[in-house]
Amino acid sequence: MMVSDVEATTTAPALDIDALRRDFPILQRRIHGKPLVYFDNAATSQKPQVVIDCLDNYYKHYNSNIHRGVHTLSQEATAAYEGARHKIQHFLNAKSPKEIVFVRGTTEAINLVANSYGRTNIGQDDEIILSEMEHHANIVPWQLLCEQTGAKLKIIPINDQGELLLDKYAELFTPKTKLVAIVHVSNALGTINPIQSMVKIAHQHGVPVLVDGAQATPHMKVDVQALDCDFYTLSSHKMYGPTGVGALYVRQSILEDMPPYQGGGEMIQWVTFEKTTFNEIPFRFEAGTMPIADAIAFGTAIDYLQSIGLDRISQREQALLHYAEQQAADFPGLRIIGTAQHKASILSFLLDSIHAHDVGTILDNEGIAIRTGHHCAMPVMQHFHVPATARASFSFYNTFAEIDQLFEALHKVREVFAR
Ligand code: C6P
Repeated sequence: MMVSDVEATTTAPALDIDALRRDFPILQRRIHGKPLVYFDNAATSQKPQVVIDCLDNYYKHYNSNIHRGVHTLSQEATAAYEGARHKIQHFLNAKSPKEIVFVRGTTEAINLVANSYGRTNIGQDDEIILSEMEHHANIVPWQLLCEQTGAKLKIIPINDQGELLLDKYAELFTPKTKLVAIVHVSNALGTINPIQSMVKIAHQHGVPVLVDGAQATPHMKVDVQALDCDFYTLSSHKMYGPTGVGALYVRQSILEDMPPYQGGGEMIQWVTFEKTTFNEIPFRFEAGTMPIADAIAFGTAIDYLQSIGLDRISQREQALLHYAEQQAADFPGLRIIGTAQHKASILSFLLDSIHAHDVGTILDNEGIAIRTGHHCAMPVMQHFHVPATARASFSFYNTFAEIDQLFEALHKVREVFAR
């Protein structure tokens, strides 16, 4: 069964997938003599030509340091960098650009919050609520904070579909709870968590909520005002932008009171050997020379995503996921890890008792790139009593024919191991 790639899954005009694929030069590559099938989008997405051109144009025409030059190049670079901040603000529907801090990515964003907000507001015997499906980036910074302060972690359990047990979540709150830090979309399972209702419960207890949005923002519309969350993190490289840059949204009233995380140039107002006063938000959190070109190209990636439309991207990716899950359901020896009712386009699976790395290696020989391993989410693997999974993660630019190729190649994997 083959589904057309120029189908109307919605009343909006259908996406022209062939044309979109031409935006991504790397999709023309061959791997081991076969056309590349790129199913490792959750690790990092590929980059469209407009993003590559944006970087090229910056270095060719206005490379300069920002916020510190009176000369033309510096003013152009500053305008483009601050323009990118505005694009992220509008993308997330934040109230003000002051609420957007440029960081290296989600990992740095969470470390910033743990070290700045955490060290100021979380102390001995206080409690931080996380979930069993967190990426290590949303576990380890909190563990380090707990070691430094004597605070404790409390964990929301998951069921065998890979969904949070929300009744257990509600029971975890005590007067000592100081923060909830929760993933929007699980990178290991694909589960989409009900952030809005989770934030509501936390706020009823007066507890702020950080949302790890690394895997959500490439796939769905995110509105931080509608979610009512207090912190939201995103990584450019998963959103068709460059590596090395991302953003942290913080509600303005909270950010105003947060102390600096790193000291250095740019983040200061006045420095003497006796005392330093700090710059206003968000600049107080952007010490040193930032990844200027990458931040600007992150803005271009956001323009690109919005030109396609997040609704159409969601619909397309849901159709791909549904198609893959149907094939997986009928596939001998295949077990899907993560069968939540609401999922993003991630298919984690095991095949017979074949190690995921062997599956990944044989698929690579067929030109198919997937990720294998624990996906930096070891507690999820522990829940399912597996060391690793194979993970295919789909982007709008993937095709139904590529999914057919995946399952044909999985038959080959079984044949190799049947010998
Ligand atoms: N997940 C994956 O293959 P950085 O590396 O800072 O941009 O993002 C870290 C991160 C945080 N949270 C979630 C839910 C993530 O998925 C990731 C990155 C990649 O799944 C690399 S481990």
